[in-house]
Amino acid sequence: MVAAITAPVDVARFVYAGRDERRPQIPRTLVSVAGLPAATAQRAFELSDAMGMIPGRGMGMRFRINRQEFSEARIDTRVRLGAVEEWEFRNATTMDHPMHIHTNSFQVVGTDGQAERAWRDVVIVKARSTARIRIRFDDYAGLTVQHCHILDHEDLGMMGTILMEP
Ligand SMILES: [Cu+2]
Repeated sequence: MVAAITAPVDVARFVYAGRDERRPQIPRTLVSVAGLPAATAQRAFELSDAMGMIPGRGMGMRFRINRQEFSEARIDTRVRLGAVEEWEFRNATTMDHPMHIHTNSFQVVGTDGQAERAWRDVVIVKARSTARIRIRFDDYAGLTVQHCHILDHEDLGMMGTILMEP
């Protein structure tokens, strides 16, 4: 049981003194990021929701990737180590889902089909929209996951396993 806080409580106090005279060197140019080569495989992941039982809460919205809720006992996606793949997230729901892939960063593919020259680990898949990414599985042989970064959605099923095979 967590006690309710009913009045303001001080949680921190900052005290400033003196002046910082350091002049940090700010780079004049951004790091240049090479585009990933063309993908050798395409996959689609459909994001959906459905009413279901939530323990301790009753009926509520649950979340799925490719019509399945998360199970650590199942391998959802098998990829080859080193492979470049293009993934499309298709959001069938009326909520945005920021999809996050562990272990390897990716590049978002624009409507022109070009991969953005920037590394990301989250792509927002807007309600009733699609988002595409290009990813190279450089690290490591073994299991990792992808999931919606709204932790409630993840906890209610929107997560999947990825096995990277040598
Ligand atoms: Cu979500």
